[in-house]
Amino acid sequence: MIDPNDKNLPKVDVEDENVSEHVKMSRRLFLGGSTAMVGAVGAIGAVGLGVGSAVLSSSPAVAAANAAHTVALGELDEYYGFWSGGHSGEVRIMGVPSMREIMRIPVFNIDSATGYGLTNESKEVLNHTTHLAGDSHHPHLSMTDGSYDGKYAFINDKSNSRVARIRCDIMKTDKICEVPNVQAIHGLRVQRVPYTKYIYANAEFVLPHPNDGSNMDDTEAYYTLYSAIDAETMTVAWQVIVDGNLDNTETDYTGKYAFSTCYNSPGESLDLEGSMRNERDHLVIFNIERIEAAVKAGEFQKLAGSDVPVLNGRKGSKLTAYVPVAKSPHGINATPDGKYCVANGKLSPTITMLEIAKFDDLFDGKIEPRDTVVAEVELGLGPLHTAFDGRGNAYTTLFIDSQIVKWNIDEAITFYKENTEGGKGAYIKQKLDVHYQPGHNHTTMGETRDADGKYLITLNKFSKDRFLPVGPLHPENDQLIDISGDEMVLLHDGPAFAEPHDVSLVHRSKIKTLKVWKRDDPYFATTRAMAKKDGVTLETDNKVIRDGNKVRVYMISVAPAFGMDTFKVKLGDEVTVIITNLDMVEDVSHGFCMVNHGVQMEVSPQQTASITFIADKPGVQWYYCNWFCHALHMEMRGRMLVEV
Ligand code: K7E
Ligand code: CUA
Repeated sequence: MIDPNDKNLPKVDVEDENVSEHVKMSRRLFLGGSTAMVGAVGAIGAVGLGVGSAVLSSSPAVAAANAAHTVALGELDEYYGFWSGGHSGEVRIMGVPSMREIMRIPVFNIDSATGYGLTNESKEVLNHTTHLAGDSHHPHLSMTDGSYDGKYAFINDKSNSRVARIRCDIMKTDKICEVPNVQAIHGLRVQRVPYTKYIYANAEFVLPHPNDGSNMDDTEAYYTLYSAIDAETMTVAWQVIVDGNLDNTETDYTGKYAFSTCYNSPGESLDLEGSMRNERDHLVIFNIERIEAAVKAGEFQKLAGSDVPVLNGRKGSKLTAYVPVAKSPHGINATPDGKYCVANGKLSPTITMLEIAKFDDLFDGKIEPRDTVVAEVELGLGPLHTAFDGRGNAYTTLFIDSQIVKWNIDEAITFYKENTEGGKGAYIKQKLDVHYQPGHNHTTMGETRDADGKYLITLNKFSKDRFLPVGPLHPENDQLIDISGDEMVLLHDGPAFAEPHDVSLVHRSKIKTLKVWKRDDPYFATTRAMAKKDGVTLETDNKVIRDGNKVRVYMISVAPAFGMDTFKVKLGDEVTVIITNLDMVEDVSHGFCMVNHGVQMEVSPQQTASITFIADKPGVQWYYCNWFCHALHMEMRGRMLVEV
């Protein structure tokens, strides 16, 4: 992310006639007319820049948009918003346009409400990892034929180099892939067409290989890898070595190509200054057909410590192409018609637009890399991410300018082609102030063929003065914008805890969830197998099985009682409590909490859940139901008698 106080930020010369008027204007306002104000960007950002802002006006357009987006009490939202939870490690489901938070899905973090990270079922999902922390950035849902199929959501973990899958029928994390040979999985996207066979994941940081401490000084030999993860098995199918640091990634609408922004194109710079010294960095394009053929032909190596086929995709390889693009490109986004992708320049006021249909010729050697570029679009300062409305318009976040800029794709291409002086900047339709410093933005259905151009969410890194002060740590501000008309209209401020980077907005018709669990759900298959071995029928039995110093306590629950109100163990036993909730009524979730043992979990209707702990305290130990289930919820409890 950009530090607005960074002295290395691009300097825009307001006297330079090659810099267009809108960039000069925003820069002037940004600087407050004096370069001395740069350090005060925090304060300046709080002042409306007045460029096309509809926020403070109470025009009829604003009133109409507000009325149209209201979700009446008792009514349901039109869209599911899948919000990343950043370094909270979770995913959140919001309703759009109401912006009501509906659910939290723990993914890489511990959650005491559901017992995620504590129960045996969730520990299996987490591969019994010791890392109960995560940094999730990019939630994207599985697709078939370029639109959501409602099966899975995927999300990266930058902090522990993982990718997780969430089942959308139960909205629980069900598999996690630890990506070998790399550090810091950042960019993540799914294959769109014909279906999500692969999830593509960028590893950001370069490493020496083997990374065993023998070669840490040879920075020229450092590199990182691009990974394709099989969406069904959640294992890495192959990895490709690249030049540079991978940032974000994107896929096309044919299934042939994936492409990633790379900064630090020399590849050997490990410090900030070095990684910013090139005037241009690049987009690396992966030819999926060729990569799969190379894997089949055995044209790969394996790196120490993993069985994953590793292919060479460095400059000059047949598997990849490198296209120079605007400095330090960050976001990369494909248009919903599948024609173009735009690389957002971050340290340049421009974004680079490429025509995807030209990639075939590029790989066949018929054209040069830069021949795929159809426009360099000057937009403003700090372009990070771009979203689309399906009507030919694009919306780019300007981090430094604290704005969303709406621009027309065809007009930008024509302008670039003809370089008509008079038309300079005419492709820009509106600049809307947002509050403040936006990172990602996302439109309703905007990363699919079904982009419907109704709403845009901008995820702003700073909220400054927009909410009641809560101490030095501020929330972020996720803003909802109506983009259905000619003018963008800001509708809603949504404070958010650390740190939604990205969001996917999915029409509710695409998501079908279960009302109660299915008894044969694979989520608790291991527990079911254990019960079978113990001769226990989960749906009927209340039984204590002793196996040396291991004790398994099986019980059912029906509101407002557990199947057993007492069971006995011996001091020091390893106790596993397995609960099957027989309630059929939607919304009657029970819980199980063993007081003073750090034990708690959710057991929703028709679910089986289990948790293991040591009975390390003698005497009476109470357990109780910690999910409110019944008028007699407080009475839903029992005693574990620990004998010495
Ligand atoms: Cu721009 Cu990690 Cu997608 Cu943050 S990333 S903003
Ligand atoms: Cu069962 Cu509360």
